[in-house]
Amino acid sequence: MRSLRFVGSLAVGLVLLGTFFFVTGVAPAAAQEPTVIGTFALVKYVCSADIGATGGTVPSTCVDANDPNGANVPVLAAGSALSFLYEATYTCPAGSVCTPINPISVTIADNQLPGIAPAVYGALQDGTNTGVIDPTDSWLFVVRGQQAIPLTNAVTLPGGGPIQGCANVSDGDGARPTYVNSAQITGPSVSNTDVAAYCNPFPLPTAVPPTAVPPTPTPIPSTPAPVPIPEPITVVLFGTGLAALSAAMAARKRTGK
Ligand SMILES: [Ca+2]
Ligand SMILES: [Ca+2]
Repeated sequence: MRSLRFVGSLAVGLVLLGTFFFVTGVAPAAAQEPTVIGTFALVKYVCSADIGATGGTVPSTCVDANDPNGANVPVLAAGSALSFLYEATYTCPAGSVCTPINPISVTIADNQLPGIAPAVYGALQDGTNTGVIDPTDSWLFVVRGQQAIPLTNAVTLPGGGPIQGCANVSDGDGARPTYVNSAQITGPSVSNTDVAAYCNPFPLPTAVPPTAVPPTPTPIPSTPAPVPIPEPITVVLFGTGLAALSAAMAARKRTGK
């Protein structure tokens, strides 16, 4: 009897609770849609090779190179292959439920690469939902097809510099103009920024002199085509022709014409 009364009370309670949610439109917390976008921690690498379009690890040719004067800054000959790799780790504020992020919706802006959008390279850590960025996931993005720039003090880079760096690199040749680029995740929320750097080996590339403008050629006045001088014509008359000419000359003498 007591258990029947308990079941009855439970049923009434559930009906009242359902009515409350129906009237107020407030759903239980566990059923709420996650609405918080977490933050990204960014690590930017410079890679002394073309690292390909996809991958699931940070290649050994890539270094973090945060300190332009650090010993790990790569020394890259001007024109050599170069890639940039961006590692984005998604974190969620404590007590929040974070929206999973589609990798292609992540936007990374690099100050030295205006107009170039890093592409999805692959997942370094892809827990929970495969193929989307969940909290604690780390995903990689890449810029390929770059070449090391000839770095001289005469060069001006799009994002500023070069600056003096590479003071402690392994070749021991000391400071020189150094490329530094800084990247930031700007979508879907503005998050962390990180840099990477490289320089050229000695002897440094020489500044390319401005191309000498060739002198404008003076127009040569067009000379009229020479008038052909006819060769003197010698008429040799023989026989009847000579007799006719002699007769004509004799007649002109007589008539005085
Ligand atoms: Ca870095
Ligand atoms: Ca995932």
